[in-house]
Amino acid sequence: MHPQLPSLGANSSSTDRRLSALIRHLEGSSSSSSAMESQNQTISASATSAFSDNSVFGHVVRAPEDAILGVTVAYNKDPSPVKLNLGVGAYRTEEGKPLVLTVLQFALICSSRVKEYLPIVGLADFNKLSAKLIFGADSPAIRENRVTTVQCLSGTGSLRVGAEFLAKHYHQRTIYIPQPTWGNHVKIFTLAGLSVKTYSYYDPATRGLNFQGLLEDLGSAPSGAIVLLHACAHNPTGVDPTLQQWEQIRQLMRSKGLLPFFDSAYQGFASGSLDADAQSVRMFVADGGECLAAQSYAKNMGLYGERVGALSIVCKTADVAGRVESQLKLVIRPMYSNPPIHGASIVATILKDRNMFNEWTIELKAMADRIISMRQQLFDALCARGTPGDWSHIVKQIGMFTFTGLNSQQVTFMTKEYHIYLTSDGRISMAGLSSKTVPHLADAIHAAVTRVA
Ligand code: PGU
Repeated sequence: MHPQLPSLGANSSSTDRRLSALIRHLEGSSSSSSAMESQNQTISASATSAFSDNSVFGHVVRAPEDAILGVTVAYNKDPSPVKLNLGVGAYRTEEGKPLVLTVLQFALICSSRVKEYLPIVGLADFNKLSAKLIFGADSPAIRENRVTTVQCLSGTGSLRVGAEFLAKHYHQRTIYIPQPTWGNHVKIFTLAGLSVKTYSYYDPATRGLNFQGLLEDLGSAPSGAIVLLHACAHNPTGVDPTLQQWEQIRQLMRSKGLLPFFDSAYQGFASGSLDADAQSVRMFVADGGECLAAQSYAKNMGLYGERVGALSIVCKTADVAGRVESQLKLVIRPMYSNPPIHGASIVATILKDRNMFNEWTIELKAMADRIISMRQQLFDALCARGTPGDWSHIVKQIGMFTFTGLNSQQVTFMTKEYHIYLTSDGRISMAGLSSKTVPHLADAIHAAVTRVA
């Protein structure tokens, strides 16, 4: 071994030292607060700033952290033993630990060890089974070969591939997204070349659906416009239309020729049933019309970091579906060539084996039920404290999140005083909560509501 090269063990500790020096450095440079940051953002590129840093990238301004993933960055830096991360939508056990589903451990043993390139569209079995999962085993669209499904990089990648395809091949470039929605939607669709508009969705006064506003906004959208719909467990509000309301939305959209683009990131998490959570999508497919659906296995199989998802496009005929698929390949090939094999083989293994599938649905229901019980516990804890306000929306909303109604000052207060991390819009990931941490959160909410306007 070269005398100057440290052994593997020593190398990792020197990496640790370098990392902590870097963290100290970054913390130092951010200590002068956000005023400095916003100042940085307004500094325009100039030769002087480039030369002063002695870098051709000297003009590059520091971008703010992501509104959701940045919450975890801040959480990781907090040394407090009572800190609690309720920012990112990631399931945790009662012990606050990430969960690896038991069925995944079985599937890992059985899934393929092949590490060859996949085709551009991904694993064939995975695609077929994913379409079946969302559209239903008896879907006429599948039977008639009118669906093309391509494996993509989780929900985000599926949305992006779908958006790139639409920007290139669809006659309308405007997409309507709900107000509010998952923060990444605007960026995904804008960068893909679509023009983003919003439709009314949430009514802060009732903390429920603004159904009238939704119908009016979609009713005045230009014919043919694309409409992004959360298939279930709307993020961040936890508010979904009822089946009757979905039916009205469907009729309105079909009468105006609006194109539905479903984002299905939480199938199974809203109700605990995979079929019930796909009802909205299936209603739109049952009428014989066309639509897109982006699926994610991040939450419902706990495959967050494996980046497994699928984009399906339901077409009028098998011939159109074949041509659409050929163009999807042209979108994917220069973007990332072909998708990763590991996660998709695990999913395919589970979806095609009856026993593993059943085991998965049991574990999924247990996750959904634990979240529902967290809702009840948090609601009860706030009632017990006599926290001012009506908190019944905590038990009425569904899915991973509660849209609390707390404002950004109250959120900042909770983070500073209680080390509880959540997004600044007041969204709480109920999946990150446990019976042990509910009292701490309830204390924090109570203090925020009574002490911060
Ligand atoms: N669509 C919606 C509605 C989502 O909430 C998310 C994830 C995605 C798509 C993308 O998920 P994939 O991981 O790409 O499959 N939202 C979570 C996770 C963190 C994030 O922002 O990516 C959240 O906390 O909102």
